[in-house]
Amino acid sequence: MHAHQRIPPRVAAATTRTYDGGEEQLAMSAHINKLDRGMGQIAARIFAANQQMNQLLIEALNPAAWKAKPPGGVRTIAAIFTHMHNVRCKWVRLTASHLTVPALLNRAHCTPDEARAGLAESGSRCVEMLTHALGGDSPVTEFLRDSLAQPWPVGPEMLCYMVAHEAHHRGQVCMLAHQLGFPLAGKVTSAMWNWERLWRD
Ligand code: NI
Repeated sequence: MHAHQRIPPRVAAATTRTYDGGEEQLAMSAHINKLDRGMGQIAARIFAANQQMNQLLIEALNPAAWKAKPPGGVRTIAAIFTHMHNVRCKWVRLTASHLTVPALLNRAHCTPDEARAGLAESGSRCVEMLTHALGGDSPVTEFLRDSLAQPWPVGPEMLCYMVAHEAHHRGQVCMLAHQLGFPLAGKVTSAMWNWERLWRD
């Protein structure tokens, strides 16, 4: 299901940034800038599809699973989703200070509806941040995933990190739902992996 895919040559070329020599370099830079603007929009769509998966998952969860205490003293499902939202807020606050940071969610009181609304808002803000950062036309030049972390120059790896973080936590939620006795239907877990369908929607 998660077989490695070959990077299409067009994308590989767009991410190659080392050039040398005069006019050819200028022409190539213009070409790359144009591709980069497209890259900002593609990154925005990728993150929006990822955000749809979170919404699908929250909608499909049995409400009784939301605050149920999982075995082993690990975070509740409510705490995982509030963490995802709060981490997004941190990324935006540290990386794109020109954007308004949404209010944080409290794991102890947050309902599934509040989590959905919060994630929709922080998701939109991440989409804006990615559009600006990867589109190459904003003051955002570095991605700060944490105040103690080394900043990364903005690029596709920023998007990969953000999407992987959320997929990791969706996996935890699916596992916890199962362990708590509220397993998700197969059609829900398949829909969560259907990037092609979410991409079209
Ligand atoms: Ni995390």
